[in-house]
Amino acid sequence: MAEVKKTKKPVKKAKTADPKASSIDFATQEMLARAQKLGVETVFDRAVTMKPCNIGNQGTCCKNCGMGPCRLPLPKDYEEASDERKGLCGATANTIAARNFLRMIAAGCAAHSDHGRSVAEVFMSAARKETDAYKIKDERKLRELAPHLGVATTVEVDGEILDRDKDEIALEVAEKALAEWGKAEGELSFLKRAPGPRYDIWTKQGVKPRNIDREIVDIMHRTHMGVDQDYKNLMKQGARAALADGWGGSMLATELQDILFGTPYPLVSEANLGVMKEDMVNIIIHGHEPVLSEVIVEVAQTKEMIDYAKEKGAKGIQLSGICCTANEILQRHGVPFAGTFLQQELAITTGACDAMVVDVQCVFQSLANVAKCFHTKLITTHPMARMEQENVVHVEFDEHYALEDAKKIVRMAIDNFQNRGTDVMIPKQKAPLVAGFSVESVEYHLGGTFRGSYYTLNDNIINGRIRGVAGVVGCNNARAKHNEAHIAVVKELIKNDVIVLTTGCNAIACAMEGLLTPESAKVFCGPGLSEVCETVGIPPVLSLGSCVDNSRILLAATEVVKAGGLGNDLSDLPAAGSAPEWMSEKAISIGQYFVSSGVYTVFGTVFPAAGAPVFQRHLFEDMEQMYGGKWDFENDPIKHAHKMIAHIDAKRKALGIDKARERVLMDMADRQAIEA
Ligand code: SF4
Ligand code: MSK
Repeated sequence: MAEVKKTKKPVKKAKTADPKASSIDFATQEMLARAQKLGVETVFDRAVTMKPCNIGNQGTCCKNCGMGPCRLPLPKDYEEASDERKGLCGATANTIAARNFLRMIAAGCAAHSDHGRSVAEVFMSAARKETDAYKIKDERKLRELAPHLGVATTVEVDGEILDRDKDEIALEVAEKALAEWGKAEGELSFLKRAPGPRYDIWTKQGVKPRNIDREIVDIMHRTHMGVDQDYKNLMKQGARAALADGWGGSMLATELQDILFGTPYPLVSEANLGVMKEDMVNIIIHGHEPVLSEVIVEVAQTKEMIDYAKEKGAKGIQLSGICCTANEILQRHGVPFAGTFLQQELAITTGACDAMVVDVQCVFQSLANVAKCFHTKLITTHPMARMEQENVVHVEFDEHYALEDAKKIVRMAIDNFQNRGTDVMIPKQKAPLVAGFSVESVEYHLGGTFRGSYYTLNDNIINGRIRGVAGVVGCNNARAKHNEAHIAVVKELIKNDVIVLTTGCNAIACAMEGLLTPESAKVFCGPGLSEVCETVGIPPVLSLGSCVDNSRILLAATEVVKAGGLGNDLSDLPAAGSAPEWMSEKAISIGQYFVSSGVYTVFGTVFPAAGAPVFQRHLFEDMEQMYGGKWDFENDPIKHAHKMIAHIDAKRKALGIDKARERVLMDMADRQAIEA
C-alpha cells in the first residue's frame, strides 16, 4: 500500500487592516501597527475580515417575527412600478425599511433619554440633599430653566415679589423634569421653547410628543409584526419620538447637567493619545453619562489621591476621556481627549492605561479582550452595562455613595500602576484645543452680555462674512477611513465661510486636527469667517459638547431666530446638519429631530433606507414639504459639504441676503473696477 503523504494544511493568516488606509491620524496608524505586531486584534482588522450585509445596511431585512428574517435585496434592474418585493406576511420594502428606521430612532431616543433620566434622578437626590457628591452649581441657569417646566422662581409675600429659595425651586424642577418621561396627559414642556411657527408645524403634522417613554413604547408596538404598514404613518411616529429625544430627553440631560455640574465656558486643553503620560497613573473615562465621571475628576485631583499615586511610584494622575464622556469632562473641567470612538482599543494598546472606566453606549466589548493582553483594569460602572468576560471588574455606581465609588475606582487604578509592563508606547501626537461652547457662552462671545442676544452673529450672517451655520456631529464608522470624512467636510465648510458647531466624535476628530483653535481660522477659513474668528477670538469650529448636547444646537438656532433678521423659523436659517461618519442608532434619532426641526441634514457612510427607494424619497423629498427640513446622503465629503453650502445659499437667497455676501467677498480690484 502506498504510503499516504501527510500534507500540512497551511495556516491561513488572518487578514489585517492597513494602518495607513484605516485612519488619517498618525497616532491611530502607529498604534494600530503596534497592535498588529503584538497580535492584538482591533475593530480595524475585524472590519477587513467581516463584510457588512448589504440587505441589512440598506434597511430591507426584517426579523420582526419568527417567520423571517425576510430579506429583500434591491434588484439591479429595480423599477419602482414593478417592485413586488415582499416578506412572508406581505410587508413591502417600504414598510420593512420604515419599521427598521423607526426602531433605530427608538433605540437612539431611549439611549439619550435614559441618560437624561439618570441625570434627573441624581438631580432629585441633590435637590433632596440625599448626597454630598452633588450640589446645584449654576443657580442662574436653574432660575432660567424653571419657568420652561412650569416652576415659578418668585413668590408674592405681603404684596412684595420675592425670589423663591433655590432648593425649593430645584426640588420642583426635579419633580417636573422626571414627569416628562411618563406624564399621563399633555405634551413635552420644552416644545414651547422652539420658535412659534415651528411649534405650529408640529401641531399641524400631529407629531408633538406626549411623554418620552410613551413615544419609544409606541414605536416598539407599531413596528411589531402586523401593526402599522404605511411608511408615511410610521414616519410620523418616527418624527414624534425623535422630537421626544431632541426637545425632551437630550435637552433635559444637557440642561440638568449644566445646573448640576456647571454650564460650560471656553477653556483650553489637548486631544489625542499623546495626552497620556508614561510617568503618571493613566485613567481613561469612556461612555456617555457624566454623573460618575464628574466625581472621579474631583476625587482624582485630591491631595489624598495624588499622594497615594506618588507612594506607588507615579508622578501623579492623568485623566483623559474617550467618546462623549470625554466631551462632558472636557467642557466643564478641561480634561483632555484621549481619542474618538475608534481609538478606544488603541488607548489600551499603549500599555500605559492603568484603568479604563466605562459607563454606557459606544463601549466595545472587545475592550475586555484587549485589556487581557495588557495590565489594564477595565471597570464597568453602570447596572445596565456589564460585560461577560472574567477580567472585567464591576463597581456599580450609586449616586448616594458616589464619592466612595469614585475613590474605590481611582485607588484601583493607582494600585495597578505598578503592574504596568516595560513595553509602553504612547504616541507623541496631541493637538491644543479650545472647547466649552454653550448657548450661553456663544451668546457672550458673539453677542456680548451688554446686548444679551445673538445679534452680532446674526449681523455677520446678514452681512455675509459668515455664509451660514453647520452642525457637524456624530460618530466614526469602521467601514470608513477614520476621521477622513469628518475633517474633509468641516474644512470644506469653513473654507467657504460656514461656521461649524460640533459635538460627539466629530468634535474629537476636529480637535485632533487642530480645528478647535482660534489660530486655525487664518489657515483654513475663507476671508469672511477668518475675519470674524480673529476679531472675536473664537475657533471656526465651536465644540458644544457630547451627543445629548446636540440639543444646544437646537437652542442656539432658536436664539438666532429670536435675535431677528433671519426669518421666523429654524427652517428659514441658512443652516444645515451633517453626520459624515455616523454609525450609532442615536445618530438616526438626532438626524430625524434635526429634520423635524426644519434642518437639511446630510449623512455619509451608508443610508439605512437605500433598499427602499420610495420610502427613502419620503425622507429625502416629502419631509421638506412637511417640516421644511429633509434628509440627504452623500459619501463624497467634498460633495457632501457642497450640498450643505448649496442649501445655505438657497436660504440666503430666500431671505434676500445673498447680495450682501457678494459685496463682502469682492476684493480691492473688484471694488476699484466698480468705482472706476
Ligand atoms: Fe417576514 Fe413579515 Fe415576519 Fe418581517 S414581520 S420577518 S417581513 S413575515
Ligand atoms: S460617542 S454616539 S460614537 S458620536 Fe457619543 Fe461618538 Fe457616536 Fe458614540
